[in-house]
Amino acid sequence: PQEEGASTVLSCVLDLVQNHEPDKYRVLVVEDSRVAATLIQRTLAEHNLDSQVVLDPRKLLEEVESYRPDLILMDMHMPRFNGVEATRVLRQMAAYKSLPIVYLSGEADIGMQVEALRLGGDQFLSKPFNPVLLTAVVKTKIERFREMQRSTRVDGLTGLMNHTAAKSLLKSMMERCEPTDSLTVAMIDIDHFKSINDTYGHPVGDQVIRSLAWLLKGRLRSTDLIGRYGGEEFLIALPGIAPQQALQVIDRIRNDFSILPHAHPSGTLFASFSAGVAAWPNFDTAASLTEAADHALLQAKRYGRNRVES
Ligand code: GH3
Ligand code: MG
Ligand code: MG
Ligand code: MG
Ligand code: MG
Repeated sequence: PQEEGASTVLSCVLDLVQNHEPDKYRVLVVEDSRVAATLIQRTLAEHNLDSQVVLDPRKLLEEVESYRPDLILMDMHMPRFNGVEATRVLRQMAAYKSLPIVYLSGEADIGMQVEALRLGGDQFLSKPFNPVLLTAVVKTKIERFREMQRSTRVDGLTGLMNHTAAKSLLKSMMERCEPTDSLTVAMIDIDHFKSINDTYGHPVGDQVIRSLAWLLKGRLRSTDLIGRYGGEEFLIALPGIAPQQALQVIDRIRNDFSILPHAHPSGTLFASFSAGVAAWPNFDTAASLTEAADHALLQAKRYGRNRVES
């Protein structure tokens, strides 16, 4: 379902938000032997895995940053370079603490293999490798890694993006905004929510939050950002429509939410929300934009709630 008023939808925002087809699994192969690397890449490709080779391990960090692998296959012994040392270095960086690293090495000494694991590797596979085992290890490790990454971005109650994910997506959207693009941000906060909890109990309160999440998902476009920003607060970003139209979209949702009945054990209740909106390019950073929307939200509360202010 699409609210009216979509004009030019920014292509940059499309790739960020619409993630219909998950990317292929990406494996970074750190391997000094071109022959071995080719063999590994061919095996991975036969199992529909994308890969990239780092023949010169001094370029490892650069490659990890640009390729954003889901897993590293790490050789141990390379000229002037040690895969175990590289693993230790990666593990000291916050971004790569839980990136799966699997050694693929001819090292036969069990003591050395154990030491390599102790310094940060997840598993040790021997060369020459068994292609079935190699791809099974790679796939299962990546599945768990992606699921873990996903769960750190999703809010458990509503299935929306959580605070951290919403904030970082808004930041990326804004970094790509051109001066002529449109991007409107709304901060939504349910009115007198404490009294809903106090009167009907927390589970009913939770249900009201879920209903609002459901309404927002149904009404906004797949290219809009919808995040649960806090307890009963939501952050929305609408790219590609004029701020005035965005305000109308939010106001229509506000109206519809206010007439939506919510069940509680002895009947139904009604809730409402207030919202504040602010738009690019009046505010040019994610922080200043959300701050302005927050300020407008405060005004909406002051003016009596169940309204949208800009
Ligand atoms: P206002 O109209 O000014 O926004 O009033 P309010 O009562 O909504 O505002 P306040 O910020 O005082 O209350 C928000 C309440 O939301 C307090 C907190 O206990 C509750 N809350 C936060 N997270 C959740 C949640 O996940 N579920 C439920 N049921 N309640 C929550
Ligand atoms: Mg080697
Ligand atoms: Mg609040
Ligand atoms: Mg409040
Ligand atoms: Mg509130």
